Amino acid sequence: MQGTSSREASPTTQSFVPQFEIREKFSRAMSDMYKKEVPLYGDLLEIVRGINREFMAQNPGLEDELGSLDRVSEERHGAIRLGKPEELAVMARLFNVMGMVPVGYYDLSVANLPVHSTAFRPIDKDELARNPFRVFTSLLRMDLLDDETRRQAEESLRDRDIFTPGVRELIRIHEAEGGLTPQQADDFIREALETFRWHNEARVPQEQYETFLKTSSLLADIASFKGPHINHLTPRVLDITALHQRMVDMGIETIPEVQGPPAGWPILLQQTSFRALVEATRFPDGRGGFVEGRHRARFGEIEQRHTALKPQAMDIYDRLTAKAKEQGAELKKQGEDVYRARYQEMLAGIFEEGFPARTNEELRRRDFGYFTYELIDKGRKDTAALDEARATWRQEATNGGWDASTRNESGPDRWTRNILESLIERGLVRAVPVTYEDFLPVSAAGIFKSNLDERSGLIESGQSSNRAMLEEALGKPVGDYHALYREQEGESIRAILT
Ligand code: OOG
Ligand code: NI
Repeated sequence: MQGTSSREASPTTQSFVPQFEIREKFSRAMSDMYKKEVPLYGDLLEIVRGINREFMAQNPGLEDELGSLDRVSEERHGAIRLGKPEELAVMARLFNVMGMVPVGYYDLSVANLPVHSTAFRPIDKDELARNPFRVFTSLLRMDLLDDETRRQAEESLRDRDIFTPGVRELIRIHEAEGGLTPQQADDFIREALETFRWHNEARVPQEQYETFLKTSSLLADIASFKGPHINHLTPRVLDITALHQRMVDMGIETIPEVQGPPAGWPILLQQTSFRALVEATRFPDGRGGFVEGRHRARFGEIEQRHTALKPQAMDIYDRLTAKAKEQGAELKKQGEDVYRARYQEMLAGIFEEGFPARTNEELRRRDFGYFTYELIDKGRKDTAALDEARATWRQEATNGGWDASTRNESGPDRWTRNILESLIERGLVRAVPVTYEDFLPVSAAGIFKSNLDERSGLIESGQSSNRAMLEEALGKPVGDYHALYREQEGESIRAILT
């Protein structure tokens, strides 16, 4: 990873600000800005903190796993939508200053949305523990627009520059010097923030905006404005069922269902959101004045994160989610009230039948989830037991079994897992679930769609994904999150067994 840690100490590198510190300050500055722009977000933060405080008080062991209440309350992700490949290229360099790199490819065309996405986030275990700030970043897919709309979008975006000269300069300095001094880091945060600010003056006349909107409200949001305003900022809650209910009780207009797995399954990611706000917008009238209009793009979201799933379990998850979507469509026909009242029960029924692991323990035994393993006190003292386990394991490894010392394509084999299980049973080792740090395309599509402007259309269905196009714009391949989780798991096993 680029930054202070990987460079040799020299007189200048010593005064560089660590990347996590820039990331944390930036994330906080963004949150402060969004609080002013969307006051309901600030109210929600208070509610989330209250729920997290109660939850931690009821579950005393949690601080070890998650960190303090302050630490959990600092955790959030945001989302932006970009218009041009050059914008994504510079954005990648901007996030890199904060140790955030692109991970995952999310194809939203399957949901008839003309974007594809990646998430910028830290990947190092320690960096994640310090501050896991993530930004879900989408890029408009011009190739999915009809010729005339594409021409208009390109024209509108052609001379748009979403970065200040100051931030461009600081990105260059970071790349040349390998870090930023405290003064430069402060300047960077201030200048970078400008890109994410909401501007209520549109770049295009209202007529053009309405034309974009007819094709897709995402297109209108991306191609009509001066910059990629942050469209939501999502805090992490420890009990999303309680949070969702509290939002409903307060009369906040939420989406009808919590996206993701049903309550009670500690897997992946659950999300809920409240609808986009209507914002007064001024459109240039072409004579130096403005006409008043409105735009709907920004919203609030809250999430609860759980254990990351291995591909074999993710496949089951995807299959069950598709089934839930079908049955949900049937429920919707009976009206929104029926859907709201019965969705959770329907989803839970599908998972009870089809997802045979309801606890972290079961996830581990079935090899469904990623875990890291660590020696506990008793294990560190019982060197004989440990030596024996190591010898047994080495024997098998030399016979062609799973070898933790190499970057294995698959996870630990049954043999290795059996040895770990016996160490766990004897109280020498404990398994810690790996938190899912990424996103879910189906949930993301649900979040996008629930917040689309009701006047909007959708692109044609059945489009193909285009990862190469996104990676070309990024100038590098997106990271593979399964590989990252697998490495984390493998490394922890290596630390015990070799
Ligand atoms: C991004 C929606 C996806 C999530 O949490 O899944 C997302 C957007 O609306 O731009 O943020
Ligand atoms: Ni989100």
